[in-house]
This record gives sequence, C-alpha cells and structure tokens, in this order.
Amino acid sequence: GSLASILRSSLKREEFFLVYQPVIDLRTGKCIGAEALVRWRREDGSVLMPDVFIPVAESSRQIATLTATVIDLVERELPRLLAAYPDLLIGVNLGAVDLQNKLIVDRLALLFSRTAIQPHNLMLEATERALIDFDLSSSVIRDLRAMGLMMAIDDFGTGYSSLSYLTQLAVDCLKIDKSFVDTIGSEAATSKVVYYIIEMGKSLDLKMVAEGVETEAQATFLLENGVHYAQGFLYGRPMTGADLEDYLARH
Ligand code: G
Ligand code: G
Ligand code: NA
Ligand code: MN
Repeated sequence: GSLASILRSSLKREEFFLVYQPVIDLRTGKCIGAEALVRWRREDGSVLMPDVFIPVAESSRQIATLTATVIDLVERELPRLLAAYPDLLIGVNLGAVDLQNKLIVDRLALLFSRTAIQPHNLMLEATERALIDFDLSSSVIRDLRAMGLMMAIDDFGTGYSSLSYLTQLAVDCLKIDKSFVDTIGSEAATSKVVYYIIEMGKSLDLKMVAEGVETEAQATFLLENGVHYAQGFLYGRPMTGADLEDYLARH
C-alpha cells in the first residue's frame, strides 16, 4: 500500500520510538536537556527518519495521532530520566495542526497530573506553519504557557512573516535553523542573516537554541553573540533514553 496507509496501521501497532539529542548550555558546557525526535521502526527492522514520514503524516491527516503517540512515549520514558535529573528540559515537536485546537492542552494537563513530569520539564517546538490560523494558535499557546511550559518556534528563519508575528506572539524560545548555523564563518552573503536573527531574538528577550552546531568556531560565535544554548553533532547525536542517561552522567 501507500506509505500513508502503512503509516495508519503502524500507528496502531506502536512501531515508533524516541531518540534524544542533547541540548548544551554554552556558558557552562553542561547538558540541560534534550530534543525528543521520533523514529519509525518498520516490521522488517529498517528505521525510517521523520523527514520521510512526517510530511506523509501531515498530508494524510495523521499528524495529530502521531503527536499523541509521541506524547505517550514521553509519558512512559521521561519519569525515569527525571528521577535522576529533575530539572531536565525535553523538547517535543508538534505538527502543523496541533495548535489549532485545545486537545493538546487537555492531553498535557493529564500528563502532568498523573506523572512526575512537570510543566517546566517540557518545551513544545512548533514551526511557523503551525501558526497559520494565528488567532487560534496564539490562544492555544497562551493556555499552554499558562500551565508553565515553554514554547519554542522551530526551524526559525525558514518560514515567512517572521518579524510581524514574533512581536505579537508570546513564545519563550527561538530554535535557530541549522541552515543559518551552517553559514557561520563562511563568506556567504547569507552569513549576515544569522547575525540579524540573533539580534532579533535578543531584542525580543527570547531564549535561543542553535541547531546543527558542528564546530567549535560556530559555538564560539554563538556564545559571543548571546546565544546560550546549542545542539548538534559537536555535542551529541540523537541517542536512546538509556544512552542519554549515561550522557547526562558524563555532562
Ligand atoms: O531527527 P531528525 O533530525 O531527522 O528530524 C528531522 C525533522 O523531523 C526535524 O525538523 C524535526 O522537527 C522533525 N521531527 C522529529 N521528531 C518529530 C516529532 O516527534 N514530531 C514532529 N511533528 N516532527 C518531528
Ligand atoms: O526537527 P529539527 O529541525 O530539530 O531536526 C533536527 C534534525 O537534524 C535531526 O534529524 C538531527 O538528526 C539532525 N541534526 C542534528 N544535529 C545535526 C548536526 O549537527 N549536523 C547535521 N548534519 N544534522 C544534525
Ligand atoms: Na506532574
Ligand atoms: Mn525541533
């Protein structure tokens, strides 16, 4: 069948799992948390990456089900990590429709009420596409932040109308897309863009996480320019929850 129909039956069979990519405080070098990234293990044992199946989940209207699966996995796995590291901050990615209704608010309220997970342990990451219905999504974001969790704009800079909505929208954090981090230290004209994104984030008093950091030179530039958090292969690849526990013990 099509990938969309295979996805539909797989979502019922729990073929999904999470890996975690460490997020580092550049000022201390310590790991403050991680971004949860979903993977799909097929029946034949092969593992599919989200850039293959998230667009299919979005276009076949299954993304809310996938997000629900991810939140179920977080509910199952995070309490173990929090027992040793109670202030850990875990980033969870949302799909484009997840901010268009209050289901996510109710689901997370339930999560917080029946586990040791607290609102300050979660940061929800939404791309600019999730803000299409601006009034609806900003109302959902307001409810989520009122619970005490953080909201981040993911892949920041790759969408459009960034400036106009950022000043109106109450979010906590910008995740600076890897495509901009890649230009740091290059002669490309686009290397100026990352500088302006950082200035914008600072002037709006937002936390910033740089994605896809691969070199010490990039990390130095980011820290010197006021970006305090980073993730990328320089610090760690996405890893299992058990491996993240070992990683935290060492960082
Ligand atoms: O893990 P990887 O770097 O290949 O992720 C690629 C993209 O897929 C990232 O941009 C990320 O935002 C997205 N992604 C990863 N996990 C999830 C998830 O659980 N839900 C959604 N909606 N997107 C995800
Ligand atoms: O959803 P998001 O845009 O955060 O997706 C992050 C994706 O980028 C993941 O699939 C992850 O494996 C990948 N990634 C994370 N760090 C690096 C990095 O330093 N270099 C490269 N090339 N890819 C990275
Ligand atoms: Na709780
Ligand atoms: Mn993300």
